[in-house]
Amino acid sequence: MMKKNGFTLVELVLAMFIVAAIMAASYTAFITLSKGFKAEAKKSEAVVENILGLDLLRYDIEMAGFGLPSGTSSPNINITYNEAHPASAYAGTTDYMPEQYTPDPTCFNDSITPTCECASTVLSCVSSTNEPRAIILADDENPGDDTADSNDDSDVLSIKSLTASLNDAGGKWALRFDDGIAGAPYNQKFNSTEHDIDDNYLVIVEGDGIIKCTGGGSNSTACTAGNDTWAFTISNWSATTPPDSANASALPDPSAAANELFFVYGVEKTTASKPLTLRMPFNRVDYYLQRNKNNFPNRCHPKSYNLVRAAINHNYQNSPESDYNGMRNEMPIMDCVIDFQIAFGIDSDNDGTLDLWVQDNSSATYFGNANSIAQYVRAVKVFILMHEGTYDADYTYEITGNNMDIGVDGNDDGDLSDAGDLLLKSYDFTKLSNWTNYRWKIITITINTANLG
Ligand SMILES: [Ca+2]
Ligand SMILES: [Ca+2]
Ligand SMILES: [Ca+2]
Ligand SMILES: [Ca+2]
Repeated sequence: MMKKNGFTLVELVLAMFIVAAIMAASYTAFITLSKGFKAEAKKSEAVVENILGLDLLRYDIEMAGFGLPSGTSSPNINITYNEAHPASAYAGTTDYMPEQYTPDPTCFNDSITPTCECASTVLSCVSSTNEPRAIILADDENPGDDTADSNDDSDVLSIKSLTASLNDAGGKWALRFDDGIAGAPYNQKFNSTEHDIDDNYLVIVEGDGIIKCTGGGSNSTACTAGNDTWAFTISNWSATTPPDSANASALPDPSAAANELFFVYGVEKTTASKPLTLRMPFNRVDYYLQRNKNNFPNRCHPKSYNLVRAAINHNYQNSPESDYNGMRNEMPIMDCVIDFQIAFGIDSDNDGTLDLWVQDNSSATYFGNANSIAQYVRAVKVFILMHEGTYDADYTYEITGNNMDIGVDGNDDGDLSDAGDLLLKSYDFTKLSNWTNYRWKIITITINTANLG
């Protein structure tokens, strides 16, 4: 009988081989896993940024139209103001990248602009001072890289409201009334720094939505031609009774006899170091795709874009900022985007339910002027085609065919070919190199336009 006291050489070699094989397998698994962890970590970073950007877009659409002024002879507003500069004004400015500025920023203007360079067929330059329209869309007019190829074209969305600005003043308001007692009128405050108007705010004043001016022999009058003082700077707002005592002649005064109630709306804020005046009696942001050459994330597909939110600057009084008056102030809110599409939900009979979805402003009935937009546009659907994470050689994107259909699926059956469906784009992925190695997805959000109507 043999007693086994140790390993034979054969056993030892075999054991070492098994251990080596297990280690090799674990190492491979570890590499694969850690690659995965890296991809996941990058993915979640990007997801957080994208959620914040989407919240901003959602808020801007919800607030579209908030506090926008009207005129006495609607849709004319009677005052003179300027809006966005044409793309040609960006020549020579290094901070901006106007390559994608089609249609021209003036196409969304409601003011008389310094120069109007809108060549769009659906959009057009406004020739008189019209009331600001809350929401305007350029359908597939941003031309992408290839002017001959419409597959890479995307939408441009322009939103106007008092809140469409990230400054401290935008969207804050106060009631202004006169009780007939000496010392009035009063500005009704919330006594909350979060909500109250403050000194150095640039404001407009409205009664019944009509923008108010001073001058013309009266301190309380709707703006008329030649009576153009519609922008006011708040000072001494913190004083108690009456709150604008040191500023009594500045803001238009409501009449006690007529029981008038005015709203004071914050638009912007001026500071000693960057003095500003109002360029227009509202704020405006444009959303579109742009490739920021100085800050393009290298994890993104090289043919993708940043979705940017561009606020139109008011008028800076000092140089060099005054070079940027009326220019787009771009902020990227989402990376790795290849298509941005919009559909408007219309309530054509004003019964509270949506009747149709449209992809452009071509209907004069629904989009002819500020009033029709406020009356009929009840919802906005936003579609963002983008990829998560980065290029992944070990990943294969699964899709039937090579195209991604983007649009409103009216009957929710998974295709866009039924009556009531609205196909906005059939995106052809074969235009993109290595497209199967990216994790593509469509983000869809539906937003009710809470401040229209
Ligand atoms: Ca479109
Ligand atoms: Ca194109
Ligand atoms: Ca309806
Ligand atoms: Ca369908």
